[in-house]
Amino acid sequence: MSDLRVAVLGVGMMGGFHVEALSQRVRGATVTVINDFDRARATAIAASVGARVEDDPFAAIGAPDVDAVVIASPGPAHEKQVLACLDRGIPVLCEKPLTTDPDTALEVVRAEHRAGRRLVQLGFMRRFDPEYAAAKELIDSGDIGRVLLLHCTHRNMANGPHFDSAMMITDSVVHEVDVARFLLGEEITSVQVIKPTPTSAAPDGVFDPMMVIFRTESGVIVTVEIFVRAQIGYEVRTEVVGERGSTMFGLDQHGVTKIVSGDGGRWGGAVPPGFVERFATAYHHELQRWVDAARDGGIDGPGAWDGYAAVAVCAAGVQAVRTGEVVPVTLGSSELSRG
Ligand code: ISE
Repeated sequence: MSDLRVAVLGVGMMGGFHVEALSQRVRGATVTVINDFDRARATAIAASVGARVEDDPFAAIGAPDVDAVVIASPGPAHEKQVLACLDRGIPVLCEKPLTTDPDTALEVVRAEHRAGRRLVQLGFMRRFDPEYAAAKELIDSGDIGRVLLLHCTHRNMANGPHFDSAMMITDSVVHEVDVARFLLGEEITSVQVIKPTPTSAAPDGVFDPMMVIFRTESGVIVTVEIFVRAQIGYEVRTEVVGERGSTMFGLDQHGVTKIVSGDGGRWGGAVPPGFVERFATAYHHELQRWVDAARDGGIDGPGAWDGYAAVAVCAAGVQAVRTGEVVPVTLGSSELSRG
């Protein structure tokens, strides 16, 4: 079978990483077309993998040497680019967000439903991380009983002043939204945000850290600590608490070291600096499985409905930051949820 010919739209940090991974580590794919609003960057990255540059993203989506598309462009560009892929009937891997508001995200779900095939995959890479996959299996096995609580800690080393409280929800907490939906297999029904006194590293008016609380359909409570100027590194930890047991992960993926020292010993592991290091394996599995599925004309991972649900919960989250209220989440017609 010939290689999947991929266009990558947007080659900033994430898109550039995908180009390199698809060209060097993932089997069965060739990056043929690169698009970015920064032509010089597009040209340099295209040259490094023998691809060509296309200035118009829609020409890239429609190009005869393109079988599938990776979208890593800025969020506001996603809606039209995903719809163009659906129009052409080709698989697309879209980094979050699916779109920037719930109404347009639901429109994408409807468009895919009309197309009659699952073609849109969302870049929620954590589902492909071995620890999250093992936790999902454990929960589904019933061994820890009915899940009562999910605790998520999400810390970044640092972020610029543009990274405000709303962005902490839409760009960071969005992963915990997907994790909660994935692990628990149910929808989130409300969001509340509690704002402690901010770190002195936060710009004026930015609430960092925040505690975000979700309630799900069956009454599970999910707590999310989001802290994007924690200074130490990239720390993503999760604990699932069930009626008969619990599981905690994300602590020691880089090894725990115990050292005897004069004052009675120390222990600790390395904290990875960023998400590319922490989720390298997840990104690899995500891309490999997407390429394998796209070569058969489909997807293998979170879909348009998952992208829509994440956008809807985050919109409620942004409102919860502003109002301090418990904001309900109401999703559009659930018969669309199976694609
Ligand atoms: C970034 O876009 C990610 O997806 C990371 O996982 C998250 O930790 C970070 O806060 C986001 O900006």
